[in-house]
Amino acid sequence: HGLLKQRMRELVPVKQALLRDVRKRYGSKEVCKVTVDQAIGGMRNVFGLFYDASLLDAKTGITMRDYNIPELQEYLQKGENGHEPLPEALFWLLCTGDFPSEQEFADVQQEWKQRGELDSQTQHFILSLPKTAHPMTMLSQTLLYLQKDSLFQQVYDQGKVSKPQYWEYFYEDAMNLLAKIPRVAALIYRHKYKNGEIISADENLDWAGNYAHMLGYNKFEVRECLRGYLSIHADHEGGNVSAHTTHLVGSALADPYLSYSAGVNGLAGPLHGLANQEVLKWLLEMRDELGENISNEKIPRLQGKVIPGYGHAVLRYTDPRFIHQKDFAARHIKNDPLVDLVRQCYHVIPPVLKTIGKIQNPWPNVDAHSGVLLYHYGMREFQYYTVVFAVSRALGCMANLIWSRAFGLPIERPGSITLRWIEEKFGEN
Ligand code: NMX
Ligand code: MLT
Repeated sequence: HGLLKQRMRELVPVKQALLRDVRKRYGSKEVCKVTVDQAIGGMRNVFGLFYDASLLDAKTGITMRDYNIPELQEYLQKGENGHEPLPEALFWLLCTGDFPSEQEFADVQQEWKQRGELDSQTQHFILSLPKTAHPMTMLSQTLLYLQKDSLFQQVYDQGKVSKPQYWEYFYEDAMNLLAKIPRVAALIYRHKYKNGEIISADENLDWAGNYAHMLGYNKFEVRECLRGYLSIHADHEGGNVSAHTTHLVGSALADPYLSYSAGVNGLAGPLHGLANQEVLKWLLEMRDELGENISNEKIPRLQGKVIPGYGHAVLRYTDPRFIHQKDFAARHIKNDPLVDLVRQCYHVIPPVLKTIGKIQNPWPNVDAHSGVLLYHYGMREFQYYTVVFAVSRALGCMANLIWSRAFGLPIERPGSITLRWIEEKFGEN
């Protein structure tokens, strides 16, 4: 076994005991009340989920195991001469709560290399998918195809596993899924956009660098871009659609492949991860219509539709992940009109959105910036952008899924109410 599993074996009993103690001491405390508005309005500010690896603060944004984005950038391992964190290190942190030593980091990296290879049938499966399908659909389908390899599903089927061991098999599946997902994602890209010309993995590269390489992008800056990109999108607490879906499906003991395929389907919605492709479409349409030098007054076009990349269900200020990418662009990218346009929108759009009154947060989220970086480096196929998000989100979803089984969490089954129920409960008569 690798060092991460060894560390998890030490941690699981300790954290199980902590959870038992917390339940004993605080189990009957009230976390929050739920109003009828909240039940109907997408459960905003209803704290009804337990999800241990990250937490979202409306003002300051995400912390993963209590570290914010700048801290993660500072403390996690980086590539040679690099400035951006490496996702292998982040995954160790998400799983254990500690930063990995060099040896621990290298061990995860090595394991993912060993587990990552796609056999010829999997490659054939991907290369046979209809090219007309959206790349997110292809990703979800391939995760379902790989489900036949789920160790959890096999041992459960054979009646060979009991509840205390569930997490160990979820762990194995999660590690295999994470090792393979950049290769699956890269092959989908090469199949859909580059005539199926496969680029083999470069075993000398890190997880994100290798993903860039297999996509066909070999500049140091693109590797750096993906290292940062894949780190900052990894987790955003438990309530977002992709994480919540993965968590929910996993709670029925559907294995990590089934669970994450479902999460990916949610990420493919335009109000969630698909917004990053929508932003590029919106920027390019604006440029086609208005030319290169667009005056501030001409930028916002509300037209009864949402402006992609702006607003958030929880955040109430600019997303720190947007700032991370803005800073990356400032360091690496000079004189790119689209990057400049994103910056210009950041100044112009929030005041306009504020005028519509009903919006809770007029500031940009991560999707307002991420696509333009990929576009700058030559990846013009913006339908693909959410796949990059999905490769990253797998890190958080897998870490939390392993812990959900290690904590022995039950099937998720909240109650629901009807119009008649509301009227009968609160009506005058
Ligand atoms: N442009 C125009 N109107 C907006 C926007 C926007 N960007 N964001 C919210 N509104 C509207 C929203 O449609 C709603 O109107 P109505 O009641 O008529 O449906 C009203 O403002 C109130 O919405 P909020 O309560 O502020 O936002 P909510 O929590 O419901 O939704 C989002 C949050 C993120 C779904 C929403 O802001 C949105 O659709 N943004 C654009 C899509 C986007 O960028 N999504 C990515 C989120 C991050 N991610 O990576 O997943
Ligand atoms: C995310 O990263 O999942 C998005 O910002 C959406 C959310 O948190 O609701």
